Amino acid sequence: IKRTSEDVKTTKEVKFHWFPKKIADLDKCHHLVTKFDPDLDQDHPGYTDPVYRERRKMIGDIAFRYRHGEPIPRVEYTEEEIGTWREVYSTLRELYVTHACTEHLEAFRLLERHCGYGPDNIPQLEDVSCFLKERTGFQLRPVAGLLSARDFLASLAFRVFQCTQYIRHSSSPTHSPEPDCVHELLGHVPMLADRTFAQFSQNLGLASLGASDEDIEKLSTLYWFTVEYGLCKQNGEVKAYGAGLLSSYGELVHSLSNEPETREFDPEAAAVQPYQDQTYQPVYFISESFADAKEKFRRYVAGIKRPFAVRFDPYTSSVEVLDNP
Ligand code: HBI
Ligand code: FE
Repeated sequence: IKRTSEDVKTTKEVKFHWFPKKIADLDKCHHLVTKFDPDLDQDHPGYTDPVYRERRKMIGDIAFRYRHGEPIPRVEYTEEEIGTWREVYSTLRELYVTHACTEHLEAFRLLERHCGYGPDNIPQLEDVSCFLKERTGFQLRPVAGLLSARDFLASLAFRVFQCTQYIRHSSSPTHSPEPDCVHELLGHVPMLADRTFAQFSQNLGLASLGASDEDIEKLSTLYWFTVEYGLCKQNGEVKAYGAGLLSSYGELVHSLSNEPETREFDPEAAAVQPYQDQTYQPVYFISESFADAKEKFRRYVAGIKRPFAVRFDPYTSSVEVLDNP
C-alpha cells in the first residue's frame, strides 16, 4: 500500500521527523548552523572585517531569496576575491595530478573546458549546475552557510547539492573554517560529475530521510569519512576523493603521506569514528572503489531501522513513502 508519511504517523502512531517529499520541498530545508559563522565565531578570519562580513551577507541573501526552479543568480566577484581563488586554485591544481583520484581529474578537465574553471575566474553556480545536471542529474542550489546535517543530507536524496557562493577571507586563502565556494567547486563538484559517486551520495541522502537524530549523526559521520575525507585505491596507489582533502593543500599532502593512520573502509566503524573539524583527521578510510563503497553502504543501510521505506521517482524528482518495507 502506498501512503504518505502523515498517514503512517496517524495510523500507526509512529513518530518520525518531517522530511521533504518532493524537490521543491527543499525550499524548507534551510536551517543553518551558526558554529563557524563569521559574525559569531571569534576565530573566523573574517570576524574583525566588517567589509567581508557585509559582502558575505549580501551573497548569502541570494540563497535566502532563492526558490527551487529559479536560475541561480550570478555574482560578479571582486578582484580581491578572484585573487584568493587564484592562489588556492593554482597550488591545488598542481597537486591533483599526483594526489586526486581519476574521477576527479577527468571531471576537472571538463570543468576547465566547459564551465569557466581556471585561475582567473570563479565559476558561476548556474553554469556548474547545468553541467552536473547533464552528467549525473545532480544540480546545485545556493545556501548561505553551514547547513544542519539533516537538511544537507535530505537534499542529496533529490540529487541536489546545497552550495555556498561566497569565498573565504583573503587573509587565509589555504583554510576556511566553514564551507565556501572554493571547497564546493574544487572539492565536491568534480566528484558529483561521476555517476557511481553521484549514486552513492544520493543513497546517503535517501537513508537520512525521516531518520532518528542518532542515525542522522551516524550518517553525517559516514559522510565525513567518505565524501569529505575519503581515500580510495587506484591502480595499486592510494588517491584522494574526499572534498575536504581536495580543497585543502595541507591536509591533501598529509593524508597521502606516511604520517596518518589509515584503515580499510567499513561503514560500521566510520559511522562512529570521532572526527575533527578544526584540524587534520586522526584516521582516514580507504575504499577499494566507489562501487565497493556503495555496496558496503547498501548493506549498512539495511541495518538502519525506519518504520517505512522510501523510493525515489526520477520522473517527478519525488520520494514515495512505502509502508511495511
Ligand atoms: N552545509 N553548506 C553545507 N555544506 C556542507 O558541505 C555541509 C553542510 N552541512 C553539514 C555537512 N556538510 C556535513 O558535515 C554532514 O553533517 C552532512
Ligand atoms: Fe563539504
